[in-house]
Amino acid sequence: MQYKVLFKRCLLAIVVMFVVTSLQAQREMKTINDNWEFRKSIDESWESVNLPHTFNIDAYQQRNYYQGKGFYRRTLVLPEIVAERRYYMKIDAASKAANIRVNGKEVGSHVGGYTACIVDITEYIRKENLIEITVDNGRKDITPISADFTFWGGIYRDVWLISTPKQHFNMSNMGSDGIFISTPVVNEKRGVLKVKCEVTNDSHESSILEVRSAIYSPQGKLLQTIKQKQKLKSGETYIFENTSGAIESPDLWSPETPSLYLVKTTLVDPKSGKLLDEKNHKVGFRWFTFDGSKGFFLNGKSYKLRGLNRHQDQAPAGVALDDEAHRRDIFLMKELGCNFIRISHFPQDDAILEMCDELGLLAWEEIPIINIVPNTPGYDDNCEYNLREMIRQHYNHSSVITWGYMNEILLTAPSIGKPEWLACKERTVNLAQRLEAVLKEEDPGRASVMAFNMTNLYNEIGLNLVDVVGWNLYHGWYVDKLKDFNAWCEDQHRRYPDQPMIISEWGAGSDKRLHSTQGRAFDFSIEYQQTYIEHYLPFIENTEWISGCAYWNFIDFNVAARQESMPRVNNKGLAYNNRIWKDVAYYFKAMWRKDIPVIRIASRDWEMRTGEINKPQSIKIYSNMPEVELFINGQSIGCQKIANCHTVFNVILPEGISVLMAQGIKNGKTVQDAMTIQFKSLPNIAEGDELAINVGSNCYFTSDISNLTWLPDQPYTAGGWGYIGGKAHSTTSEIYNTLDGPIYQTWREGNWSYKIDAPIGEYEIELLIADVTKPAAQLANLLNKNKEEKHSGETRFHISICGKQVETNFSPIDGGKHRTAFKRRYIIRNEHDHIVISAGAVKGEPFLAGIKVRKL
Ligand code: GCB
Ligand code: CA
Repeated sequence: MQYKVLFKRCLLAIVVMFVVTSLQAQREMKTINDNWEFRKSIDESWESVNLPHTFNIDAYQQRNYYQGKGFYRRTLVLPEIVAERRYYMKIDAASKAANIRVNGKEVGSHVGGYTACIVDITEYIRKENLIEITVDNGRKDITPISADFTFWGGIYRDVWLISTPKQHFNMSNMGSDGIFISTPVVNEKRGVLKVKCEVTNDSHESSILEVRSAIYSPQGKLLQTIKQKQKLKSGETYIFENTSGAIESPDLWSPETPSLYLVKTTLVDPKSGKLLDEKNHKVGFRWFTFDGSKGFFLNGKSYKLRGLNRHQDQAPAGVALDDEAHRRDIFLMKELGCNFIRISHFPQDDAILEMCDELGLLAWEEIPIINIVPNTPGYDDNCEYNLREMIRQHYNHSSVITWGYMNEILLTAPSIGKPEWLACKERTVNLAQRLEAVLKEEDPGRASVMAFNMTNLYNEIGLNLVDVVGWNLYHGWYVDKLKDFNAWCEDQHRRYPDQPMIISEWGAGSDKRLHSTQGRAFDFSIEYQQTYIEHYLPFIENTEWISGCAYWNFIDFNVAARQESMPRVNNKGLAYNNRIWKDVAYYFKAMWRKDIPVIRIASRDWEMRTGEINKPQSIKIYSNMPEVELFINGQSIGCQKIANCHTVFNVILPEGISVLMAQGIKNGKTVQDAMTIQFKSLPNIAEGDELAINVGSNCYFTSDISNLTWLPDQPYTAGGWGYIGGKAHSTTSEIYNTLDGPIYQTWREGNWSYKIDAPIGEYEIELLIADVTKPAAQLANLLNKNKEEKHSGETRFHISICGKQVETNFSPIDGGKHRTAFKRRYIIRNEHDHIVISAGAVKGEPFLAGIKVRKL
């Protein structure tokens, strides 16, 4: 039988040993991430996998990624099972739900894709075991059900095998370790630690047990040991509460000094002195307050919260990341000058919180209740369960200051029609009230927080019941103008002066292939993202009553359903998905790192430029120094003052590769940054250069396949090239069958023609078009931004080049599909020193997205 065969093979191949050294041994823990098998249905054959694993690599390829069940199994061989011990499996995350079986029997199940669960397998194991875990990322009764990210399925964090003596710290408290440490007294003069420790006696007799907590200073000195004895009946779980004596002048935990005290908690048999269980925690002494008019305070000192939102995926692994990848992210943020992180939109790996504690990043963590509260049986209960789990599992991380439970929960509701909205409003407010109470019951020491989108409805219906309001503001991106951001904040503060406020999201998208000297919202140019950020950040920094911010997002992250310039990517990141910083990250660094000199030539995202020879190119420098000097190929271009942490040099670049070097002086020390830029003159058609025009766009587009640069569109001038008439348009719809989507996402429409002055001869002319008359449905997040042009049905036109009709009664969707790249080349003879491309309408308005011209 299949199972037997599998079993023998595994026995031969790998004998997984769970070595129990002696009966005395206390807790033992090891990962069992290796040697799993996976399949999506019984029709498929098993595939060998290791954990962490996700079955949604398809989210990189398609909008409708797989959402449903996934089956995992492995054998587990235990050379010895000690009757005196207990055995558990801990799954750090299985999305969205897991059902766990051992040797054919169900041992537990879990709802929630971002929190851990522990199952007791003691009664089910033998020496040779079959472990089966079924996950399901399609469940609609578990958050999230609607959001701007991929709901990756799989067992995508570690799985542990744990064994303990029969008396141990509680293993059945919502995936927590049963120990909860708080600081009932904390100020500059003294700190007091309270250790709440749940102990379970799984032996058949009652026993007297002792819990000891040894407290060590950050320097490693033993300060105190607090202990308590208690008799526990068989099967009882008892909560020990030990409070320390005062620790005088504690080293306070802060972003600059993340001092951690070690608390070693042990469970001991006081009679024999035998050690039964042990767990270490590192805790910081810190206190904090939010104030509606004065902002955020840590340990009595005013701080601006400087942070980023963090999504967890990284191509090509998806979310199946090793701990070191998580830790690397926190290092990067610290390096940038962050003192804050919004762990968005869901609880993340323990490794993240551990690094926040170690490096001094204050943290906001939340559960993913997003966009709308559905009317689904069981949903609310599951939300409450996940909130309690998050708090209990991450309670001991001193970095955490706020717990969140809803994000933009009114994003779509008001537009769903009155009766449904009234019911939805009631559901939402009820759930918020319920979760707010749960949060305070679980952890009165942290602030509750919720992220609102750009409507005052949240305040009006009472969702400002939270301690701190987070605003996700995208003025100058999805809506309005940049300055409306300031106005929004000011208006809120005037109306709700006592309400502490964080800008929990703000961001603009950018695509390294797109550049513009006149960047604007939704052109996805690198330059507009910079403009947006350079507007928001100084306002946040200089406004006392704004507690701080979290930029959206740390990285370009995967959203299978997103379209725009990079389908399946939300490209608002400060770093690319591979964690390489975009240039604009150095603006944050210059703003936030006052302790080190920062200087950066902000052109790594635009190293290959095309332009008119002898026409200045702008070179931006990000720096926190008063002035910087720029050198090109060893020659000084001069010094410029820095304002708002940047300056722009307008320089003439020679053709070819140039070395750029920027330099500044801080505290008598010279600091430099250097890079090379490749500058190409505008194509000369006569000499055989290819002229590529990004019709309808203000952007240069450089294909990362061919490296050819498509020039921004321009009106015709004599001796050059450009359009005559027509109107520019754009779309956010994904264009199929091309990797150069942005060319097709902008076009000219109406009564246009193109004139290109070029010598008489034979030419190859390529026209690029995509019919977007039927726009694709967009994510709710886009707030109808760039609502697709309403075309009146089918469009048909003739196309002529140099007076010759090359297409008759043509439509780019003839034989093709909507939103699909159409590209056709024509060999044409130019008899008149210019090429004219024109269209004649048959039905609707003719349109064109790109032109490429090459002399033969
Ligand atoms: C938001 C959402 C976030 C989205 C972001 C965006 O407000 O909270 O999940 O990814 O906007 O980029 O649209
Ligand atoms: Ca175009």
